[in-house]
Amino acid sequence: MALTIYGVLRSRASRPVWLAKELGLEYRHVPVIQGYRLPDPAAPDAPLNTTSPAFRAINPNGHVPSIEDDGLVLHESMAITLYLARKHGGPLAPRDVAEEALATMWSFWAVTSIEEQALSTRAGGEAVERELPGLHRYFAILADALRAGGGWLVGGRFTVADLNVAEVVRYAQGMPELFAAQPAVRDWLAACQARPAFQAMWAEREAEPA
Ligand SMILES: N[C@@H](CCC(=O)N[C@@H](CS)C(=O)NCC(=O)O)C(=O)O
Repeated sequence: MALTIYGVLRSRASRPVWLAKELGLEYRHVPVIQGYRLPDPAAPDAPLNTTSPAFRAINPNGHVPSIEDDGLVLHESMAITLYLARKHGGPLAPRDVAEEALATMWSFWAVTSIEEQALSTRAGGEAVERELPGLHRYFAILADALRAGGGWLVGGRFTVADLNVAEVVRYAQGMPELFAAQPAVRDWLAACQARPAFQAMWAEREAEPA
C-alpha cells in the first residue's frame, strides 16, 4: 500500500482521510494522537503521539496530519489534499492551472481568514465578540463566491477546494448565526457534509475515543 496517513481523525487529519475516501484510495491510517491530549505523552505505555520520537522522525514539527506516499513525506493538511487530488485526478482535482490556482487560493484563504479565528471562539465570551464581525464578513464573501459559482467554489462542481474550505468552516458550526446570515454557506456545507466520503470519515471519527 503506497499511502500512509498519520493523525487521529479528531484533528486536521480528517481532511486527507475525507479526500482519500472521495478518491477511493487504499491507505494505511496511523492514528497519531496530539500529545497535549494525553496525561503523560512521554510515558512508556503512551500511544504514538505528536511528541513521540518515532513520529518526530517523520514530522519534526510534531503536528498531524502527515503522509508518506511512495517515498514522499508531506506535512500540512491543505498541501496534502491538494497533492493527492492533483496526483489522482478525476472531478475533485483541478482541471487546469487556473483551477489549481483557485483551489490553492481558497485553501490559503480558509486558513488565513477563518481557521484560527473560528477555533479561538471555542473559548467563548470575549473571543466570540472579537471574532464574529470578521467571520460575518468572510462568510458573506464565501456566500457571494458560491452563488457566482453555481453552489461550488471552483469549476461548478465539488472539488478539493470545497473540501478544504468546508473542513475549516466546520470549526464555526458552533456559531449558528453565521450560517443563518448566509444560507448559501449553510446549504453548501450541508451538501459537502452529506457526501458519503465525509459521512464515512465522520463515522470513524466518532468511533475514536473523545
Ligand atoms: N497547519 C497545519 C496545522 C497542524 C496542527 O496544528 N495539527 C494539530 C492537530 S489538528 C496538532 O498536531 N497538534 C499537536 C500539538 O500541537 O501538539 C495543518 O493544517 O496541517
